[in-house]
Amino acid sequence: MPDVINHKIITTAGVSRDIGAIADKIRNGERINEEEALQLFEKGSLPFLGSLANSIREGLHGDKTYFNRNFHIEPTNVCVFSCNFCSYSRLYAHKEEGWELRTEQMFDIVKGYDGKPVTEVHIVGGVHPKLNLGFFADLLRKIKAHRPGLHIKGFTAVELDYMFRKAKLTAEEGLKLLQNAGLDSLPGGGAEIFHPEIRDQICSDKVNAEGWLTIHETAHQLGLHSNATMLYGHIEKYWHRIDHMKRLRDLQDKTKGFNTFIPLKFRNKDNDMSHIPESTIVEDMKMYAIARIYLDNFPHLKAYWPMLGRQNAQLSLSFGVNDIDGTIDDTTKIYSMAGSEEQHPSMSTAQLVTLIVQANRKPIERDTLYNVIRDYSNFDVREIEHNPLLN
Ligand code: V47
Ligand code: SF4
Repeated sequence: MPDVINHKIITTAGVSRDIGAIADKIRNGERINEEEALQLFEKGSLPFLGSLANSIREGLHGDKTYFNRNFHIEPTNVCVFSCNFCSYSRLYAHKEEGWELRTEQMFDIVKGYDGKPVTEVHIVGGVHPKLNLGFFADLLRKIKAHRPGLHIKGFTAVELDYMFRKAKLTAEEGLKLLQNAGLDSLPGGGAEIFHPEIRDQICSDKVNAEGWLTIHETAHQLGLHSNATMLYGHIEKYWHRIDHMKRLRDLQDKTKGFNTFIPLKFRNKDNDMSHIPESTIVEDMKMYAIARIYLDNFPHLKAYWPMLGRQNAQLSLSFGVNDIDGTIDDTTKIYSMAGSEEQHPSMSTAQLVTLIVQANRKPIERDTLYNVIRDYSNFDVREIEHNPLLN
């Protein structure tokens, strides 16, 4: 017999009927609405949400878990903006505490990968007042001329918005220029929390939600794919997260240009929001699970291991996540400055494969657009470690 607790009928399985009805919808492949997503945040237990998200993940991808071989370049940490959560940027006035790479230095980083089987370079940094569109277009051309097959995923909508405004170009004109110079896709950064109630408190001076979404929509129309992030676990409420995901889901219905959603856990070291405690692991896993359930038109859900930590990223593979980013090989301080345990994040292919296999999933190396490069399910990790073509 069911018990009545707090005016809700609790079934013998411990799931209230309204939550049970939402679960039925999800199991039938129906889309849930914002109110239902809020109920999941407020009342869904972790194992319950995990099992729903996992069934969606397995329906889409089975046990496949993607990673890629990439490397990061941060052109500068000098930034005209002052996001309160940022531990990494330095204002131009304090640029002696920052770094600023010359084209040749960035090109040397790229050349350092000659002969290595990387498929992607990820270029994201601060918004430097003196590095303009022409500077970055030249960099892209140089990289492409040297290594045409290397996918360039570069520049958040925040960086792009600033570059285009300074160059007095529309998003379409600016993106076409960069695309012609070699840009292949956009990363998902700069999204933070779209709702102005929160955005105005944590990053009031950079591009707003409409501007961020317009740049991604325009990119999609030009045939460039992109990712989307959300910075969660600070002052926002659950409904702000849902509002954020709704705006993304609506745009994805229109363009189908997003590849991956990446929830970014707020890290609180050395920034203006350090007094806010970080989210618990239970909150993190709930976030992934609900993102997997609500964003039914996003093909992929990524756990970004340098920010989340390796073991938590491994755990997230049971909560809807099917991608753990890549080798990264970052030599700057962007992550450790925000409180990540990773000083210079870098994982070998053997380490990524091991992490995925330990979670009983199938490691698949992908390119940026999720074309399969190699299935590692039948590889012996020792074989990968000792083969320079594989590691
Ligand atoms: O937008 C800044 C976040 C983002 C903190 O598309 C912080 O594949 C946590 O865009 N705590 C930039 N997060 C990173 C980014 C990205 C990263 C990995 C993969 C992809 C992709 C994109 O970093 C910013 C901001 O949300 N961030 N400070 C912090 N204290
Ligand atoms: Fe600048 Fe990005 Fe840091 Fe904001 S998060 S201050 S835009 S580097």
